[in-house]
Amino acid sequence: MSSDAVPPPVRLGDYLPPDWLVDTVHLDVRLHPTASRIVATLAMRPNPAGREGSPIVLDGDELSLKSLTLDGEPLDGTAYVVTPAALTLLAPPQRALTLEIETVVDPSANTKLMGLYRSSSTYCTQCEAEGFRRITFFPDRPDVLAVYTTRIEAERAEAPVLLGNGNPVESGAVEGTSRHYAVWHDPWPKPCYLFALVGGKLDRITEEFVTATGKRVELGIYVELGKTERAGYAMDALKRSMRWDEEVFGCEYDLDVFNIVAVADFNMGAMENKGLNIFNDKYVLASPQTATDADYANIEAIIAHEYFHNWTGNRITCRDWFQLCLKEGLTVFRDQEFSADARSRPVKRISDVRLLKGHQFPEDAGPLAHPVRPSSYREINNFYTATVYEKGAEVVRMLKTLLGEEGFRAGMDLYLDRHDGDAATVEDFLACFANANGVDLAQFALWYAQSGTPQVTVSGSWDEAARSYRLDIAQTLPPTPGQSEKLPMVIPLAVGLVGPDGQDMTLTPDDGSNAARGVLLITEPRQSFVFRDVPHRPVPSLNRGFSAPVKLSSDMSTADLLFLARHDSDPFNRFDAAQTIALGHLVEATAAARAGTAMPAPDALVAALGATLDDGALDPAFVAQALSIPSETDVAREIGEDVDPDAIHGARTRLRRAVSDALAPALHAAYVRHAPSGAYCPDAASAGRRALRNTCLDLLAAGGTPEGIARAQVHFEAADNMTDRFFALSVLAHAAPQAREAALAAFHERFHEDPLVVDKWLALQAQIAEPQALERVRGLTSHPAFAWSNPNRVRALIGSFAGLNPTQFHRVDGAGHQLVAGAVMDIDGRNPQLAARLLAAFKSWRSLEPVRRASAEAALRRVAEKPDLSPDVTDIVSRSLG
Ligand code: 0A1
Ligand code: ZN
Repeated sequence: MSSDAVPPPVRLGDYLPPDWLVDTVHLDVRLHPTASRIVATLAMRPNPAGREGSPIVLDGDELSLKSLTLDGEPLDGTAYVVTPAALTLLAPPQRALTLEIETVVDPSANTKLMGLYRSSSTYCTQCEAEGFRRITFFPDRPDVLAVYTTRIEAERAEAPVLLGNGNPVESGAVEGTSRHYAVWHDPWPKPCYLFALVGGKLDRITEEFVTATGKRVELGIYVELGKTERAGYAMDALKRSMRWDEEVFGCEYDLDVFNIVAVADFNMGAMENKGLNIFNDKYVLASPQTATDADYANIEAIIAHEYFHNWTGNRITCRDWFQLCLKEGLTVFRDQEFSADARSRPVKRISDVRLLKGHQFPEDAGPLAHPVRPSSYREINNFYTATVYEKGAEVVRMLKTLLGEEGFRAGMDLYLDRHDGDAATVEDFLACFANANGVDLAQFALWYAQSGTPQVTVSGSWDEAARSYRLDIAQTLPPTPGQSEKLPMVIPLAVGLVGPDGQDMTLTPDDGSNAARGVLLITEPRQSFVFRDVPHRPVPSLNRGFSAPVKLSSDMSTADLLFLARHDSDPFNRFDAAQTIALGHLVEATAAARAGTAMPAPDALVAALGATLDDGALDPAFVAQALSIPSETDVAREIGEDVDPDAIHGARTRLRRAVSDALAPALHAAYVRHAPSGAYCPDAASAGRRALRNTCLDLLAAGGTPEGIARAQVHFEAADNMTDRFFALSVLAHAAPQAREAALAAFHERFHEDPLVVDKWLALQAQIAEPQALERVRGLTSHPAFAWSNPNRVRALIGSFAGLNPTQFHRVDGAGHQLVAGAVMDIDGRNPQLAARLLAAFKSWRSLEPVRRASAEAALRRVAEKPDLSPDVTDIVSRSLG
């Protein structure tokens, strides 16, 4: 793309209200595989808050305009202009008017999977963020809210099921033809990104839900023919979500029906279209034979997430796309809380924080860093990020920590009441919490505006004579792209002081502040807190429950960490103390590997893990988390610069072997103790037992002994569910090259007809940390099971290679970087969103050691130089190199 063709970025500060409003939309959609015809009737009027005398500018993308009338009269060709991006009525009458626009689109040729497309033979739509403009000309912005009525017509044989937003109104045959139609009406005004329709040959399961006030709702989950048996768990999760939202947030469902449709080709996880959620089938379909415990947990969380959007996203939507976190951060927070209530709260918190550190921290530390609410963008599709979603959820969680349970609920109640029906902003949201609690949140709002992960340094000192304990705390926020100077943040740091008996001491803050609640309020670059009546030297437990998304460093000794790993009453910090010991060891061991010096002995870690394994009072799911050795990406992040993935891999492999050797009897005992009793059940308690047993299996095999491998082989063959079978397969694939091929072949033979299981098989092979992985991945791209057109297949193979195989993606010869860059360039012409997401795997390239850094840069430059790059990939590549 030549530089003068690059459009200017969209800026938050340039926001203007729409000049024209749309009150109602009637869509008449005649589905056809290559020429679907859409007649849109828009009742429009000038916006009193807009610019007077404005033209009507309607967005459009790859549309063929067939006819256009204003109040029933065809428009003269001089009255409007059509460009590739818009239809403009130059001098419309400045009064309420009706436009009728007829367009034709080709769903079969729509490989971008935005707008109206076909997944297998099903017609479906995806409109967030800017896909509605690929269906008809429209003011495609979230602050234009209209009431929609949709008539869908299709060949009955091709699409017996016809679904739209809202409630069904009527349906029937189109007389004298083989076609039929259905009319849907959605009474709730909505932005066009929430529009959806589906037409296809689908099977359905259905149940009824009675809301808190006694309204009956018909629930439907639609899947490809023959797959209804796999939709039961999603239905169960949906009903539980609906009840939970009533009980915890007072949010009741507001239509007569709620439908979910699972499709095989989808760019993201799922979409919250009003009353008609459309899902990537990976997040709906599950059976014990085909889905792992992690799949079940994801389904539960994503079903809940999309359902919760009905209030946080749909009833209250976003004024503009800069406010994306308003719906996403809040809704992720809500789904996290739902899962925490449904499962184990500590274990859920640990896995959420692992996700945050694994994905969002690297984003915040690299060239793609952006605030939770960005202030400008070139391509909004590239802002569906871990920062907007996961850090956005952490910010909401901090609000709750600061305001307490009741204060938070009061703020939420006010928000849901005050802004129902609005397209709102982050300021509106914060004002509700400030008003409901009588507090000033101006400094807190910096969490939305400043990017980067705050670094918090803590040092503690005990004054024996004064029987007091003092914490000196400093915060800094590193510079990030476009933000060189930062202001201090509000950091709610939950702390405890653990006495020599392992019990929490009573906190008596010197200044009578709310530190007694166990939350230190940090607002300055440097602050000190003194606690009185501390008769013994305590061990401080800092950032309990990961109360703030910060990088914490302290002068804590290994002995103190070990003490916390054994005694902390806060389960998150108990987990985190062992992780900190492991990370410290791995950083040292990596340096030793590079210097060719002796590895340090991992005695402290072995002691911590051994104690956890022996503590029969702990939840097995927690023990499984606590036993997991930090990933290679975790270590790379901790090292931060001049990263050598091979050295990290070597250090981690040795550490796992040492832990295996040292703890073999205890691991074996736990493996035996957690043998399954009875048939597979996906509930959290059984999943926790499997997680612990499988973690033991993995660590035992990491020792490389024949018994360890043989045990994995037996486990693989004896498994009666996908969790155990796939876990054993991955142990064999990573630890037992001699057994790998046979196991992979057996697995493929058994499941080759199931694309979602084949994805697991592809992803696993892409992660093998051996030089042959590159050839294997290349070879698999020609496997009949692989398809460049399906995002799940591409993410499974190429995405796993780039994201989960650091030694091979960052091969010193550059071949891994070139493979991914090549795939990005190939995919870009067909599906730019998918290509851009894959390219974001380069986000930490600057932290690599010089040779690999040069190779990553060369691959990025190769992409940048390709002609006709999409705006999506252009945006990622230029920010990555910038
Ligand atoms: N709002 C959805 C995410 C989503 C965004 C864009 C999409 O376009 C392909 C699809 C889904 C959510 O948060 O679940
Ligand atoms: Zn969402």
